[in-house]
Parts: sequence; structure tokens; C-alpha cells
Amino acid sequence: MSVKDVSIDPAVPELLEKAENDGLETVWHRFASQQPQCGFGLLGICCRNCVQGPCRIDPFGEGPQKGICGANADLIVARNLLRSATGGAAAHIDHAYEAVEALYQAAVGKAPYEIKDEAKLKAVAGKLGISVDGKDKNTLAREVAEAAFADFANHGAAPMKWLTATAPAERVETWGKLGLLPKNPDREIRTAMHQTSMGVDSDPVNLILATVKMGLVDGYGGLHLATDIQDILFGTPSPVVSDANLGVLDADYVNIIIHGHVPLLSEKVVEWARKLENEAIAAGARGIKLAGICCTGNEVLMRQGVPLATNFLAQELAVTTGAVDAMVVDVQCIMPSLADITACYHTKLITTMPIAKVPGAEHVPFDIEKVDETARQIVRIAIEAYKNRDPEKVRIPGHRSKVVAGFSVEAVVGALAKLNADNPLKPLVDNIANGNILGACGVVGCNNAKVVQDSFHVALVKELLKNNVLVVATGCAAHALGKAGFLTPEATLQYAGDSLKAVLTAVGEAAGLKAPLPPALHMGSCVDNSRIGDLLKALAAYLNVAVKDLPVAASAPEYQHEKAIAIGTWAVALGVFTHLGVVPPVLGSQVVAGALTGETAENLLGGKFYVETDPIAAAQGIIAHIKDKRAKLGI
Ligand code: BF8
Ligand code: SF4
Repeated sequence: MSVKDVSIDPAVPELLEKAENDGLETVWHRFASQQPQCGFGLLGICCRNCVQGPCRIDPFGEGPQKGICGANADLIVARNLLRSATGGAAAHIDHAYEAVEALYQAAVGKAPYEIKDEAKLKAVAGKLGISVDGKDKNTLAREVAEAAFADFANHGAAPMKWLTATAPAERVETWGKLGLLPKNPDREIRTAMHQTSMGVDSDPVNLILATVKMGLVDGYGGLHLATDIQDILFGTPSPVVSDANLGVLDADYVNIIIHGHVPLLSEKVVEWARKLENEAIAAGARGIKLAGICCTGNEVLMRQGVPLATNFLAQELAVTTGAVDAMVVDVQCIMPSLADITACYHTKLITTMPIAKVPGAEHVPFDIEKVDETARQIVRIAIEAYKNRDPEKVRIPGHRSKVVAGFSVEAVVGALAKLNADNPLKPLVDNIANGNILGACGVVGCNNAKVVQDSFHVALVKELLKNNVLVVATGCAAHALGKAGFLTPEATLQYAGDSLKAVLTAVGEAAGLKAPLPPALHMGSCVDNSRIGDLLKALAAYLNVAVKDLPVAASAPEYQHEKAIAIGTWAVALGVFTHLGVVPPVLGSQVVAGALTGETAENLLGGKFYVETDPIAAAQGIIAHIKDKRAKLGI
């Protein structure tokens, strides 16, 4: 295979060559050997929901048009889509639940976490209608955790509290009228699995509505809940300067990579890596370097300034540097192949969660009550492994880019408050109204082997910025923009259109940064898409319009995970025009594809999906949408 054409990240071809020389297979080799991929699967018209199957529908209309039970293409596509969204929501909700458990245990003195952000705790309690008066932080934290647990124990008809407390009122009303308000996240997941099992729902429209509901389960029972609780426990992010790309590894140091999604353990690994620096020095290293992959990487970047190693597609190549002493993983987006790669080097692959084990890895169980011991043990395993590192096998690419991250809504509002303390959103809204900022786009989501790594993220964002569209980013999209140098003040000067540049420069100077704000604001991990939702809610409230009327859009240019399907559905439900750069497996059904990308979604929800696989055309589509919304607002 040609190692040149798979990524725009300059570290990738270097390490891919090394991988091939070291006799290793990577995600790109396996992608090539999967070609051509199954056409039935790509169209979503293969069903394995019962053991009479698998059944496939002939997309050309010549062969079978129904599965053995009588299910047609519309039904099969709709069922598959709901199952994907349910898988994604389950991942986020399990993550959020872990965080709630940790908060509860910390509050009752059973887990060694200090509740770091009392202001956020009070703000969240306030939204939930919990009185904060005279309560110490542990009592209040326990009550907030109990309110979250109550959603999971909701056996009545009331909607999920976390949704009604945090979503825009106009949306709650709209979703309520459509009968889409979820009650208990666990129950909704169970119901969706039931609904899609053999011989239950055969109405594709009913299944599409259930998918939208699952988007809401994800948005509030997953994303929002996880962000809120993690901020309370570990602090709400504020701007931080760090670096991105594999050049952050250092041959003279013990290098530990933290990879996955849930920051409960990684926060402690960061703490213990700092505490055990002397042991690393005693082992002959100059100290310990930490770096992150995927969303755990985003979490510890935002709160601790830990550099980003790389994003999803290059996780194997991080190990191929031969300089990683331990790769610590928790859950989600962890390639099973990592064990094969680590086996070729001295690198210790350490799994930590009971549901995410990898044959060949060392399992150090995450135990919340003994998390300090666990983190200490992990750092010591890395230091021991360092002693076995073979300098002959080390090759660290020299690439690293500066990144500014940490743009929580609180941080954005804080920066704007320097311009207008009484009315912080006014400068932003004024600049949108006068056209200096044309609109905003959230560029989010993954890498996908079907797309040249990071290429869509970067080409799309370049075009948006040129047209004065402000970008906010999360997930592996944020990694991609970081590696490519878009998360810096310098990028504003280089890429932003003139009027956007002027605004970002003025805000940056007023905020005391002595430089412009970056043109793409790193807002966090994938669960932190909730932050983007909160920003939209605040803007809409300020303008006294609905989110669906704002000149904004979302884009997941290179998404791969089921979680992205759930998040995208939530965004559409919120009223956001949501671009996808990879064709979702729904084209086998006109009913499903048409409903999600056409007037049905737009009329019911105000948002819809927009599928476009060319980045420049996608940018143009997004800009046209933004201009249309501006015209309707009369600005
Ligand atoms: O939750 S962006 S590849 S790491 S799924 Fe996975 Fe996708 Fe990366 Fe973050 Ni989100
Ligand atoms: Fe085939 Fe119907 Fe069974 Fe699906 S549920 S595998 S379409 S018989």
C-alpha cells in the first residue's frame, strides 16, 4: 500500500514506514484488505436480528425485497439505525453513570476525589432545583448525585430531570408534543432493544421517531450528565496552552499514554505521574511525559494541560514510535490490534475497566475506592517498562503543534465578559448580527479509515474560516485541528477572514491574552458536545429565538463510532443542521434517508442531516444554510 495517501498528518507516513519495516499491520492495511466492503452493509439492508437470517434485500429491485419474516428495506434500515444510536447512547450513558457513582462515592468519603468545582456544583444543583443554602460541598454533591441516580430509577411518567433541567424550554415543549421525551435512560435503551427485536415494531416512521428520542437520551443522560459531573469533580476547563502530535513524546523520559474516554482514572494517573517523577529519574529517565489519545486525551488536556499524542486512526502508530512505556486504556475507541503492536516493543498495554479487556494486555482493575493505589501501580509499571526500552527501536517524529484548549462555556463567557461585564454575550451576538461573524459551526467527531486522516476536518475548517464562520471543535476533530495548527492565535491571522480576524483579535486583547482568540475553539471531548449545546441555548435565549433559528451548523466530517450517530441525532433534534462527511448506512431506504435529510426532519425538529463527501462542497452547503438562517432572522 502507499503510505503517503492515508493521512495529512506528517507523523503518519514516517511511522507507517517504520511499522512496515518492523513487520506490523495497521488499520490502513486492514482497511485495504477489507475492500470491496459489503454493499448490503453499506446500504443498511442486511438484517441479523433473528436466527432465521441473515436476510438481505436486493437494492436493484430484482432479487428479494423482503426478509424471511416479511421485513422490507425501510424496516431493516430503520431498525439498524435505531440499534446503532442505542449502542452509542449506551456507551455515553454508561460513562456518565460511572462519573455519577464517583461523585457519590467522593461525597460520602468512599472515593479519594476532592470535589474541585464548587461553583459548578452549585450551578448544577440550582438547575435541578436543589437548594444550596447552608450545605457543605459534600452534602450538596451527594444530593446532585442522588438526583442523577433518580433519573436512572425513574419508574414514573415524568421526563428525565437532567433533560428538563438543562435543555432549552422551547425544545422540551416541541419534543413533548411529539411524544419524544425520554424518562429513564436505562429503560429507553431497553425499550429500543425490545422495539428492534424480531417481530415487534414494523413501522419505519415509528422507529425513526424512536431514534430521535434515543438522540435525546444520549444528549442529556449521556453527554450533559457526564460533562456536568466531570466538571464538578475535576474542575470546569479554562484556557490552557499545550502541544499536539507524537513529537510530544521524548526519548529521554518515561512516556505514558492515556487513551479512552472516562477521566476517572486518567486524572489520577496524571497526579501520580507528577508525584513519582523521582522514581523515573532514579530509573535513569529525566522524568515522566504524559500524552493523551482520543477523548481521555481531550479531558486531561482541557483540565491538566497534558499534550495530545494523536487521534483515533494513529493510535497504533503511537506505539510504533518504540518510545511508549505504557499505554493505559479505559473504554471506547481502543483498537483490539493494540496488543499485537505492543507485543513487538517493550510497551505495556494496560487495560483497566472490567468491560474492556484485551488479550495480551496487563489488566490493572480500576477500583474507585483504591484509585490512588491503581494509578500509582500503573505509573510504576511504566517506569519498570522504561528500563526495557530498546533505543534501537525508537523513532519519534519531530512534529508537534501548539494548541490552546479549554474553552468551556464558562471560559468563553468569561473572556467575553472582559468586553462587557454586564452582558457578556452582547459582543458576540452584535458581531454575528453585523455580519463580522457570519455564523458558527461545531466540527466534531472521529477519524474514519474511509477518509484520508484529518483531511476533511482541515479542508472544511479552512473554507469555513475563510468565510468568517467561527469554528468550535471537540473529539478527534479537535485533535486533527490541533495537529494541523488551527487551535492557535497564529491560525486566526493565517486562516480567518478579515472580519472574523478583527473580532477574535479584539476579544483576545480585551481578555488579556495579548493575542487573538484561536479561530477554532477546542471545547473538549465528545461528551462535551453538551457544551456546544449550552452555548447555543444561551445564544438563542439572548436573542429570544429558538436554537433552530440560529445561523449555526454542526459537522462530523470523519465520524466512525455509533456514539457519533447518537450525538448527530441529538444535534438534529436540537434543531441543528448537521453535516456528515461519511455516508451513513441508510441509503437502502428512501423512507429513512429522506426523512432524516429532508423536510420531515426539518418540519418536525428544525434540524436535519446533510450528507456531503466533498469538504469544499460541504463548506458551501453549511455556509448557504447559515446565510439562509441569517436572512430569516433579518440580519
Ligand atoms: O468519543 S471522536 S474516534 S475518541 S468516538 Fe472515538 Fe470518535 Fe475519537 Fe472520542 Ni468521540
Ligand atoms: Fe430476516 Fe426478519 Fe429475522 Fe431480520 S428479523 S433476520 S429480516 S427473518
